[in-house]
Amino acid sequence: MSAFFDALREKIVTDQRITDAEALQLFESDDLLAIGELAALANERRNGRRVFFNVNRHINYTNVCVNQCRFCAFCKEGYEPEAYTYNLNQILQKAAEARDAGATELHMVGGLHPELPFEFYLRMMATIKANNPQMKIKAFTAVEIDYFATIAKLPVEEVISELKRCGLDSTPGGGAEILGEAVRSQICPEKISGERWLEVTEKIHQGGLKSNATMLFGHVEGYADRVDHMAKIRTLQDRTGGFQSFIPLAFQPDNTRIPNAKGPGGIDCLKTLAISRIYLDNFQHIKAYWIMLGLKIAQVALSFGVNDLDGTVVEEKIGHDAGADSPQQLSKDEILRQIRNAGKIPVERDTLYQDLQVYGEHEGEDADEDGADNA
Ligand code: V47
Repeated sequence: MSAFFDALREKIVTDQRITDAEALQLFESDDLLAIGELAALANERRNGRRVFFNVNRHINYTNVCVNQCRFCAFCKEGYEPEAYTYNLNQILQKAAEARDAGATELHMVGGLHPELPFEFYLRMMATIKANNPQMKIKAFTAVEIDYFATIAKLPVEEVISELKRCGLDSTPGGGAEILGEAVRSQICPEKISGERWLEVTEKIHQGGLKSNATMLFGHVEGYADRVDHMAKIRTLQDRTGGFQSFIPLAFQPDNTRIPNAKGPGGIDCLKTLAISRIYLDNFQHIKAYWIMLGLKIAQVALSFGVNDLDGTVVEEKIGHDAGADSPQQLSKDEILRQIRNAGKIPVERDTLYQDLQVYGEHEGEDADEDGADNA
């Protein structure tokens, strides 16, 4: 086995890509620490000791959704008592709270609502931007953008350019789940195909917007499905370069309709994050979304190839409706503490990964732009 790890190490230090078969072999290995060491090396070469986070706020404008994915505890039918849709004033109120709390980004996604017209979303963007010109808006998954094209009877390209015109700055990575159809037909049969997700994402990139890519893992999929998923994403990234970060999402099982799926354990989470770092050689950032992973695994992941801890979040519903036991929000100080205690250099970023502030390694210290200590 160590010859295998030596060969992969050689590939990493000579910037060669690992194959799908090698990624599968990594998933099948029990040597978590050897996998983690390779991932840490790959990350160190790319990002040094810097770990990104941002100050953001999630706004989920509606949970009413025509798709009813089996893994989702957030989505509701319009008649259910927990169904909600925020009006524009409520959304503006949350945006103003976020701005006053120092947020630089709103992360906005929601269900595929059967009645809201495309104009609602355009007005939402334009009004938020008019009231908060400095705020970046990361909103609408490829699944939503495809849905807007259907309800507005417009080409996807036009939907993207209209949203951009009204203030959209980038799009999040949701809706990818597992891209292979064999899994998709079991966990989200009503959702657009994996192929369509890739097509719409390509158009988002061609339209001049950056996006992310997620992978929902720990339900019915096998290791080969994860590798296939990452292969499709790596291939698209080769073509467009439009992905900013890859985000493995640990499945939360409560209140969902996937019988017997318990979600991944800590070892599987770390292994998956680490292998994604090694395999996705054309991604700059691997994000540990602490909401789904739990804060402790997310912190340990910083030694397993991860260089982004997402953000402060503030009002998380999708994971918590499904039983996530993480907090619903973190203060900036808490994020700084988590990163520093992992022996890393915290960097507050904006939506497009521009440095906003590089922090010292220890509380009370300052650092240069390149992360070198001044203290
Ligand atoms: O697409 C739904 C997932 C996603 C569950 O781009 C679940 O920066 C776990 O995409 N257990 C939405 N996951 C969240 C998302 C995201 C989060 C943070 C940052 C970014 C980014 C994107 O949540 C959905 C789906 O894949 N999800 N239900 C569940 N039970």
